[in-house]
Amino acid sequence: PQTIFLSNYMAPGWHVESVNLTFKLAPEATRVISRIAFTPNPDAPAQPFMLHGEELTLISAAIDGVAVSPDLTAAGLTCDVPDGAFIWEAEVEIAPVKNTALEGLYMSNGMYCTQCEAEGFRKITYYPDRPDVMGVFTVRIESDLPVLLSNGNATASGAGWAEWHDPWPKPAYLFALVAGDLVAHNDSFTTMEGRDVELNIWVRAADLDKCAFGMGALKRSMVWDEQVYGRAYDLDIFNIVAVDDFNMGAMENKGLNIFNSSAVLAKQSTSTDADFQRVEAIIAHEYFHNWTGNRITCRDWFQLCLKEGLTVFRDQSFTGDLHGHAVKRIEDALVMRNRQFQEDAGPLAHPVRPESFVEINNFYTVTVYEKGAELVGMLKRLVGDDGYRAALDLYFTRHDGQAATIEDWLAAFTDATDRDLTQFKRWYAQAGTPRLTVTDDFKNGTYSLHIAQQTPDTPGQTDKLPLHIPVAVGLLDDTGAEVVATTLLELTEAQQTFTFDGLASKPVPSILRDFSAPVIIERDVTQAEQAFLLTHDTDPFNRWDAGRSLARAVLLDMIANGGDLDAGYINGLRAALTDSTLDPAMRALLLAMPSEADMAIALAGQGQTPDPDAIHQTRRKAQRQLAEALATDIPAVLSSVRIDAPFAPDADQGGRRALSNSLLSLLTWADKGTAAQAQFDTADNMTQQLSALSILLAHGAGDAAAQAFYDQWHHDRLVLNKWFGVQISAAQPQDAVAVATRLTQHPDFEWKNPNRFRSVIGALTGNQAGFHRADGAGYDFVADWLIKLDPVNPQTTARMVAGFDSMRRWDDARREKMRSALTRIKDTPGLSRDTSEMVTRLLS
Ligand code: B3K
Ligand code: ZN
Repeated sequence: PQTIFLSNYMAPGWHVESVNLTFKLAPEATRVISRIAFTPNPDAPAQPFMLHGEELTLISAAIDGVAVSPDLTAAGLTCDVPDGAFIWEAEVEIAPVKNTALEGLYMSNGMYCTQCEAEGFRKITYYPDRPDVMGVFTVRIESDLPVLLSNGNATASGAGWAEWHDPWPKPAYLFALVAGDLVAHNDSFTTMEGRDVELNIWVRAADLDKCAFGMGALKRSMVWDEQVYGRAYDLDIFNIVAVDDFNMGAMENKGLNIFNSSAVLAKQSTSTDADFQRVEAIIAHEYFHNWTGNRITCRDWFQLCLKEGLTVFRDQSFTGDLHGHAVKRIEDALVMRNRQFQEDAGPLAHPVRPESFVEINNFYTVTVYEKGAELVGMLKRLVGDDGYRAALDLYFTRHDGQAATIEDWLAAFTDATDRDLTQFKRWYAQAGTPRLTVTDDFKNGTYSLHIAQQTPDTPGQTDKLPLHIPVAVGLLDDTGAEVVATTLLELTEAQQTFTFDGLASKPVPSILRDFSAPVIIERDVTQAEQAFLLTHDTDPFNRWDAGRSLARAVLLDMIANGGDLDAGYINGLRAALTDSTLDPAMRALLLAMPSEADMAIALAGQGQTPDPDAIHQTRRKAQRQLAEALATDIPAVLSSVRIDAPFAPDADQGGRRALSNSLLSLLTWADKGTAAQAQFDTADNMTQQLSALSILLAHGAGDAAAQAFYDQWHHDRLVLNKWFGVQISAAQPQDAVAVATRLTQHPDFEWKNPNRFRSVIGALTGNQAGFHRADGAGYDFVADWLIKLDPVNPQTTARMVAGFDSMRRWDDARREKMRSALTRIKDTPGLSRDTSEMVTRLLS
């Protein structure tokens, strides 16, 4: 397979002025008739005329009305064309019902839908399928199905047909079409510019009662983007469609967002608080793409973070504004540390702007998305709120309607704020997580912080240069009073010293407040100092982080030396738990012990080889001992966070439910499940029902509840995904593979549905001790299923192979078993380009 390089970018030889598409829909034989007006691009180097096209049957082609016979290849076609502007016409045939890869035009439960990003449009018709070719689309759909949708505004319709016109030039990856027997949850919105917009969420009739929350989220997003970024919606209609078979969360097609049903449908009885929050965030994310992604798109796929990092940053800010920044920042930092740092430290590490790829779909990663968002956040910290707004305004004005690059993005910041971002730009090019080694001293009233930075080697990259890193710092005195409020230090050298004068005594530093940069801090901190910060830090993120570091240190100590859970840690948690001034959500976060993956990462970071079973057993023991120690405190806290109001999926109630469920989990050690069973039986919402089930299963007392849950919910495919997943996530290590195996034999295991597949296979890779069973049965089970899925759905297979990327962390025996499972995948005849790129990188 061919590797594509950023350095080989070449401007397109032709622009597209307009595109007219007619779809005559039929499951086995859809005809797509295209009429494209091309004009030569005077700024491009001379090049042959080439259109992308894959898995298409060409029926006819013509240029300026004269039939032509292009040269066909597996990747598309080439053809002699006139010197100036010309009209290309073609008719192709495709078979949506056979499209199990869910890329291009495909069918899901009798409806037609599309997914074109990144390079799926070429499976619909011949086209210059690259993001820097932007055209105005007019679409006619012919089908007997009642609802026919495409991008832009509806212009005309009749029995069996509909026409849509999108006035905004767009790349082909934003094209969308939907046809189905759907109903709409309808609403409207008037923009700050006075435009009346029709809003619809299209679903199957049975799902109509799950749309209200998503509609509210959409309207909140529209208001927020106007108020915070000054960006209004720009069409008369905004459609969202829920689809059951979808490879990811959702897609921002212009005016016609298509969503995985799990990312848009929500209601009290079937959705957890986490589901509600995820739905709101994804609706916001896709909506925000209308400006950051659609109006300004990417010149090429290497610039993916231009739209994704920025849009993730925007959806994170939105969620923080609506529900509280402290908790959101902790959640985002957990994703960075548990997933992105992991990716950055392993065989799949790549820069936020990669320099090469084989299959671009493999680069929709936590590095491009979440680390990309962190880079935007760091820029904002460096230029300040006003500078950020000025830079964004300039970016929108300057590049509206264009396909832009990271260079354009940074130039907007430099031009609007006069900041030199030459060094900052290295963040886009250097992979790996920087390590900051911090030491300090105190002399004559002056406190000095010495910070050294170093970024480790990553695949294909050595000898990293120093980065421009914003490090937010505050100082506390020994009574816990803040003597220096949060100050932003700008680390630019490999080693640098920052001083603070006029202090009466040596302060306690609170470093990297609000997780001001995606880095790892290495500093010798005593458990006493962590406990002090857990009590006194004024920065909520660092307060939580001190508790988390303390917990980690205590658990690692138990793994190494045995013994019991540290009393100082228990007392710190008791103080936090019973501190009614602390938000319940924050208390729940403090109470949550580091995950098993977190501990494995920590051990590996100390140069040790983690033992997944020891981690699992120690964590369980710690939880049991914590439960015993806090037993008398729990009832009062539980009653103080009881909810008397009707259910609402908001931050306050969500925090209360999160804390109660953590406490329920602790209570279960003593009562063996009585309280959990009672909650399971009486819950009126999915958060409480599912957590009760999970707790019962984890304590080996969940068989009856699991059966009852199935009986109650087997008709609801989204809830059924939870039923599959929870049995595996909550299984004990020795049982997890057997449970997963049994569930794959269940009649409801529809493995070609990506959500269902992930709910079983993904749940197993997420059960650390279960997946990493010493005999390798977890690896074999997952490899078998990935080999089976690959010919059906390469994208989802390739994404899930990444579950093996912790390989280097484990002992030789496990690593060898993982390698041989991966090698077995790699040697599978006919393996997809997607999966083969991933296994090759994992094995290198
Ligand atoms: N832009 C899409 C992701 C497309 C993934 C293609 N493999 C959704 C999003 O990030 O909003
Ligand atoms: Zn996105």
